[in-house]
Amino acid sequence: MRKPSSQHEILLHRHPHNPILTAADWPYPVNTVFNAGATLLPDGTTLLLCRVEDRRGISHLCVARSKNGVDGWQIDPEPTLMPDPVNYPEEIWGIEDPRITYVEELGKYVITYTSYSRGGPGVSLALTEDFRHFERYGVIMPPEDKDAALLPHRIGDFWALIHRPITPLGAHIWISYSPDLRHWGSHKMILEARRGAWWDANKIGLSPPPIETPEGWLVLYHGVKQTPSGAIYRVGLALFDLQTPERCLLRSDSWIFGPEELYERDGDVDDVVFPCGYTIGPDGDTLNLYYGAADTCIALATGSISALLDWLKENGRPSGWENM
Ligand code: BMA
Repeated sequence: MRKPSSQHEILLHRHPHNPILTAADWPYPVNTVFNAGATLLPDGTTLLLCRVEDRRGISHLCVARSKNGVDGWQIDPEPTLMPDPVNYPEEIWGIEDPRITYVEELGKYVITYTSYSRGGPGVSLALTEDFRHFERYGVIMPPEDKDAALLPHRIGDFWALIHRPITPLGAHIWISYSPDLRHWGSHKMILEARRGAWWDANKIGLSPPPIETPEGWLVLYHGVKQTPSGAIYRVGLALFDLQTPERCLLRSDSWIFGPEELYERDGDVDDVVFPCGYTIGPDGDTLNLYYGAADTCIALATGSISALLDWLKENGRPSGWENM
């Protein structure tokens, strides 16, 4: 089994209790639990909105709550949000990989998730105040598109969504703007997958929602390397301008987090770490990153936002064609 090299700076530390949630914890029969959105409730409870795959292969979402974000999880006794293909035909093959953004202007959580339609995966949006009642807006980005998250406030007059359409140009990260969260335009590609042997060649996507810092939007993104024994999903860093989030300021050359432990290397899909959510500690700097491991379980890694920024300033460079 490959082990991490001690030569590399470790920016994200795996929790010793990993994996923190597995199918065995679920109050009803499921195949796997992974790729969870995350948020901190006003009373300090960590809420994970977990992707749960049943034994048909179809995913739904289920809430797990914990006081310390590590253990003592209270899991909803039944699925929290099921696909509703009668009213939303795009959800026929399930709903997956939620990202949660709390939007103060609305006093609501905005959930962006993958709806798996007959035409492929698209991006759907739902609002909630309590993670019990949800208002669906339906598809906001048609297939093929996924890995979407909303920025928590308007940029100028417009909401901004980061997402990952697949176009004839490839699987790159885009931004789009909307006056009302329903109608989207001014689409721009903001981060391009590299090519050839790179760890993030040909296919990248946003991981959790961007982290707002005084230096810019810190973006953790996943890169997918195709190998003869399958794909490897790893995570890298980029920084975008606060006022003009389509402007990439820095991008890391190397990944910062990849599959190393057995629960990340071996599962329904081997060699996958896939973060969809985080919480920030009371110090404003500690990042608790929740990630799906091998499409089978949920794990936690902890880091420091300022250390990630420092590392990126030291090791990143402006993103451009010369890096491709
Ligand atoms: C991606 C996403 C994730 C999944 C990953 C690895 O395309 O759909 O849901 O974790 O593949 O299988």
